[in-house]
Amino acid sequence: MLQDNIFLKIIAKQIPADILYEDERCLAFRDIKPQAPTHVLIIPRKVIATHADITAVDSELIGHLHVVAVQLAEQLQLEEGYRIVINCKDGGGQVVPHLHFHLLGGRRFAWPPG
Ligand code: DGP
Repeated sequence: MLQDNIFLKIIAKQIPADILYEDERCLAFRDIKPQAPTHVLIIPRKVIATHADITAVDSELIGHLHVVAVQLAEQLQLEEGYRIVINCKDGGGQVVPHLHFHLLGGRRFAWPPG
C-alpha cells in the first residue's frame, strides 16, 4: 500500500536511515544497497508515487530536489562527475513507490545504462 512504503517510514523516523540532509520539503539518505561508492537517495516529503505522477504544481519542489543534489554532490566531493537516476514504474526498475532521485558517484558510469 502506498502509505506503507519504506521511504514514508524513513520520513516518519519509524525506521533508521543514514540521513545526510533534510529540510521541510525533502530528505537525503544513503542507499542501503549502494551501486557506487557514493549512493544517496533524495526524496520529497510529499507523497508522489512515481516520476509519471509529477504535475505542474510540483515544479518548484522538483527544482529544489535538484538543487539539493548539486549541494550534496559538492559536499560529497563528486567533482569528477556523478549520475542522477530516476527509475519510473516497474518497467523502469522502480521498486519503492515513492519518487526518489538516486545520486551516484565515485566511479565511472557506462552508457547506455543497463
Ligand atoms: P528503486 O529501484 O529506484 O525503487 O530504488 C529503491 C532503492 O531504495 C534501492 O536502491 C534500495 C533502496 N532501499 C530500499 N529499502 C531501503 C531502506 O530501508 N533503507 C535505505 N536506506 N534504502 C533502501
